[in-house]
Amino acid sequence: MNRVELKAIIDEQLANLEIVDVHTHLFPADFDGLLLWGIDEILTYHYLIAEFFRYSSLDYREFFRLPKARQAELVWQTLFLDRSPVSEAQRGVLTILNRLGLDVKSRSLEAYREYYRGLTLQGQIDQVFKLAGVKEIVMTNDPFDPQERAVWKRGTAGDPRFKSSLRIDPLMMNFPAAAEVLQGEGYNVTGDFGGNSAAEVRRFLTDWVEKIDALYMAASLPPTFTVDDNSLRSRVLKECILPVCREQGIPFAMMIGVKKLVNPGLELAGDSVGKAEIGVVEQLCSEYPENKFLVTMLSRENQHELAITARKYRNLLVFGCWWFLNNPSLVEEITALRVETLGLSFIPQHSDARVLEHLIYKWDHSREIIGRVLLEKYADLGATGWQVSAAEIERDLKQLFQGNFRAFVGR
Ligand code: HDL
Ligand code: ZN
Repeated sequence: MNRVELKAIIDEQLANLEIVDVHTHLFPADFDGLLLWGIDEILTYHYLIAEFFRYSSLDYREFFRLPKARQAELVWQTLFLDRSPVSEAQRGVLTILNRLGLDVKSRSLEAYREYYRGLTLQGQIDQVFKLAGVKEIVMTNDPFDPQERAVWKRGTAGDPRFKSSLRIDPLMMNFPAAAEVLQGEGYNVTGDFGGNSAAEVRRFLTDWVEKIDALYMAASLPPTFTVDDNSLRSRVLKECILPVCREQGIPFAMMIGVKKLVNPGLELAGDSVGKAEIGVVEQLCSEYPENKFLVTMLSRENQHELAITARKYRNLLVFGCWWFLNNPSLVEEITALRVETLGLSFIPQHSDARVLEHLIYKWDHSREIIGRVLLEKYADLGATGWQVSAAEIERDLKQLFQGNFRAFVGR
């Protein structure tokens, strides 16, 4: 099979692929408005807000006090009309508009708003999943968010395409505040993790994993994350989180390297990145062989050592080119090093979609790049005389884009 034939097969298999998106911030339509969608949410995505303020001297608070539609107009003018939208987040907006069949050339925000006036949310969910080639997504379900807690207590019709994960950052990042929420929910915990707190935190975690049928538990963690100390964070992890994950047979997903709110004025856009210590991943995989760890790291500088660490521990599954790494040049670099180091034993990407329509651009862009990397690797095999078949390419892609995850979570 020559390169042209190979590319045609890979492109066809990628186009027919049913993706399981292992980390998003999306929700079904009946989650009380928690699902963001539509052109104004697309234009006020925090990635674009950070880029908007590269050019604007507007006071942060003044901007965020504006109605969402006015914020979107300012972003559209500043990042699209006043200068070419060449950044990845800017290009993503245009990919969405184009794939929705809108006239990108018109540059008419009013026309795009008119289009949305004719849509229903449920219809848009169906259309976006189809356009994006996504079969299922995993939500980020936060029991510490009162709005989301209320939805789970009330009960929802649910949507089989939306799977759950239990996100428990406050337990590790601000235990006293988390303890207050747990006390309010009837769990006998104290802010200093005293008394029967460990057992009660385990009961809380068990109750919620079962209530939402979580596929995994997750937390985002700072570059300084360590388990060597006797900190509250380490104790909650070792005495509560990891035991419940073992009992429930689910992975713990660690998203490591976030420096929260280095610029608080930017709100969600205010977080930054730092190189973390890979030793903490090694240590946990070593000391807890009965636990499964999904890990993604935010710093480019951590990627090679994370891939090497995954070679050492089969209870470690690396996933995604997260957040600041979700740019074409880095997705290509990281995917190539992972294929060269881990073969097909990793999850190449997740969308991290915060707005429904992000599924379209994030998967269009990543599928194209990952396909390009795989074309090179299959072509390299061909050069040795090894002939890979279309069925084998389909098998490999299915493993990368859903099989590895399903096997690791046991679903
Ligand atoms: O902690 C996380 O899950 C991150 O993905 C944050 O939500 C971040 O703001 C984000 O949306 N990154 O893409
Ligand atoms: Zn996220």
